[in-house]
Amino acid sequence: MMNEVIEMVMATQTDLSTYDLVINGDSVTAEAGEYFETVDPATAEPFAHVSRAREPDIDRAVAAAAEVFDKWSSTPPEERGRLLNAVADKIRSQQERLAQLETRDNGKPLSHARRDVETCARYFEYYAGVADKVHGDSIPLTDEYVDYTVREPLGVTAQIIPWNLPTNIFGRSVAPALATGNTAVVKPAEQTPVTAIEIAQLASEVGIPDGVLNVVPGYGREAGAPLSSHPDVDGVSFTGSVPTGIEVGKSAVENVTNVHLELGGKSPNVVWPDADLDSAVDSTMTGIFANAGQVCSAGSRLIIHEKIKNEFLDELVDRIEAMEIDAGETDPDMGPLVSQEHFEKVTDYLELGRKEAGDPLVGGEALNRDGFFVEPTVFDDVDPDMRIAQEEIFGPVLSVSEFSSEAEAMELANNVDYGLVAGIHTQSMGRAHRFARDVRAGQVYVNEWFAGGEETPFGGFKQSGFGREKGLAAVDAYTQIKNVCADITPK
Ligand code: TXE
Repeated sequence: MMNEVIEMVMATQTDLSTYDLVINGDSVTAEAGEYFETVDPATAEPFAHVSRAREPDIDRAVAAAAEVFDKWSSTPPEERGRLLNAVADKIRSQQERLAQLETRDNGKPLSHARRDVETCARYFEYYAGVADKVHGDSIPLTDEYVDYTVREPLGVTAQIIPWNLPTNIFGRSVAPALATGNTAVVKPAEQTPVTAIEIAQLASEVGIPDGVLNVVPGYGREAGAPLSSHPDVDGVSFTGSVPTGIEVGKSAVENVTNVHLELGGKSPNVVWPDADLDSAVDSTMTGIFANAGQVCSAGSRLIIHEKIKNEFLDELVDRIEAMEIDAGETDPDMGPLVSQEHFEKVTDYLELGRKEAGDPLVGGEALNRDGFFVEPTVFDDVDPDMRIAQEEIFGPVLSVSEFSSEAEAMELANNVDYGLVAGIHTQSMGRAHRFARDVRAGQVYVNEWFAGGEETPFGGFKQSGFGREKGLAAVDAYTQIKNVCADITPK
């Protein structure tokens, strides 16, 4: 009966594409035959039907990944590297198509989606180069012993991906897993599952063996939870919210499974009077309005020196008022939020912000049109203990606090439970490095927001999580060390 209803719905919406699971190199429907819709955030209209994975589908995908693990982990590393390079080339060859899909699925401006696709390709390329350079150490003991370490893959790994940077985080999590000899089962976010499915199919086309890369779209409770708690999964990479991260972490630990968690932030952006103010305004805009503020490393708290505050905010507001906000496909400065649910979360925070800090300097409203659009918003004179200064809004909402001394700036910067990134704008290298030393955050940006790339380690302090992704640090996350010690005395 359920299947008939689904087929009827699909028959009346024939223009919608259908996406299935990718298991063992095949496109397969979920065992229960159910589908869910993914919605275009610019119109609030359904955009595609996607197979809805549940526990039996997770079991199938994990079994496929386990079956091929020995073959993949013993494939010569240089061959794994060649295959990952082929994936990178294939993704690049499809950049425009994938970017268009990402924009429809997530809402982001096209040029941002193009960058995300390129970043994904770059992760495959970077880790292709790493594949044959993962080696251990030899450890000097006494003459009686030879001791060395070997780095081995974990086994079947699970990647639970959020909706804000679906293609980017897919590359960030999957490429190092595969490069180091693991197999992967990816659970993309239910809001944005499409590019993960597409890229897994492309990977298959260029020769990634069946079962090495599987994709199981579905909801958190139905697909994410059985995946992260699966007894045959040997490593879990999770990017998302703190409460879900805690749940995922607990279930992984119950199975004594390796886990790393990247859980968002409330990052301080400290601006000093000696900074290049034009560039600091640019950087502040990028930090909070890129991807409509839906970025774990967004610079959501502007901490500004009292001497330049008014001048800086005048310039910031002028630039915000000139921003173009529209559907991502027109490549505006800012697109919609990802979903109705998230739109409601952000608009609730806009209301809370008015109660806590009064009328915003700019913005503060939802746009009166279809889709999930809100205005870029700045709340001034935000007390550091207010909820809008403490909680991750994950939208285009900036809170502003002022400081007069270095100690005060530092205290404000560290006064949150999160610790993902922190930024400073100043010409004083001494001050910048004192800030870098004392701030409790996994990465520090000096004079440019989002500085760094695929090569630089990324992860959180405090509630922002643990474990590092990106760069060579991801090799640690996806391998385990075996120590071999041999007594070589004549016997
Ligand atoms: O996150 P969830 P949501 C923050 C941001 C956002 C808030 C809520 O503040 O507003 O989290 O977003 C899967 N077991 N970030 O609800 O629930 C889910 O299907 C296993 C910060 O989307 O954490 C999706 O694939 N998996 C952030 C992924 O977890 C489960 C990025 C993230 O969903 C699960 C996204 C479960 N029980 C949101 N429940 C960042 N760090 O960048 C859900 N999932």
